Amino acid sequence: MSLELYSYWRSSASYRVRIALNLKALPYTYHGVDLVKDGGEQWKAPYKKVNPQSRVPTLMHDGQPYGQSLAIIEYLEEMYHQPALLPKDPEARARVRMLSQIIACDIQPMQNTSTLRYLKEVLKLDDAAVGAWMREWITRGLDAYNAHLEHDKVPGRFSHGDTPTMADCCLVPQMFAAERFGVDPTRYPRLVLIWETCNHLPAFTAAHPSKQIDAH
Ligand SMILES: N[C@@H](CCC(=O)N[C@@H](CS)C(=O)NCC(=O)O)C(=O)O
Repeated sequence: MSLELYSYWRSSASYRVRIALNLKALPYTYHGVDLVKDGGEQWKAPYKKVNPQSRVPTLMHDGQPYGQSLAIIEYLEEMYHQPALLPKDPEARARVRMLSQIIACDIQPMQNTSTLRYLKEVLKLDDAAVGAWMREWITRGLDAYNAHLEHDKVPGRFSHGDTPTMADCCLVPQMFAAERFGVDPTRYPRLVLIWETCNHLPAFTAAHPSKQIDAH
């Protein structure tokens, strides 16, 4: 069994998959794809062959490429059942997927490298306007995530129960990005607590951007 991950150290979508791979104790080979240098390695022919969408992450499993972080995590879940990152019952699974998608579908695309580049280069927004854009969408999404946790009252130290799930694989990178882009995490005490709890686990610490071989 060979697993290879095409990743960028600061990419939150890649960070999600790194956490999932580590939680499942699956060793993998890391390939850094520099999203910034010279306009971005993701647009160059060699990487486009791996991922025609020019996005990271891509997981290569025995030579077969898989894109989209949530699809990759669900694939890993189906191939390697333990520890489970999705609960067993359908209602709980739907809740974990819903939380995950608030981040992966509704927040992250708004802070993505090519989105920001378009705002700057085509729409000619200045840095202040782009910063305000990011903080707006991050805050709206985290407000919703937080409201769900307050409202649903599912007990546990993580987003859903007492073990990490796919939702936590999404939340931790998003909290990292929120802080990086100037959203004060202390607005969300419950989310900060979950973030800290996760960051005490080796699977999460090893996946942190600063620990990746392409970090700079
Ligand atoms: N929905 C995709 C998003 C992937 C994505 O947007 N990745 C970003 C890094 S976090 C990327 O590759 N950006 C490159 C670009 O925008 O040019 C997923 O969850 O994998």
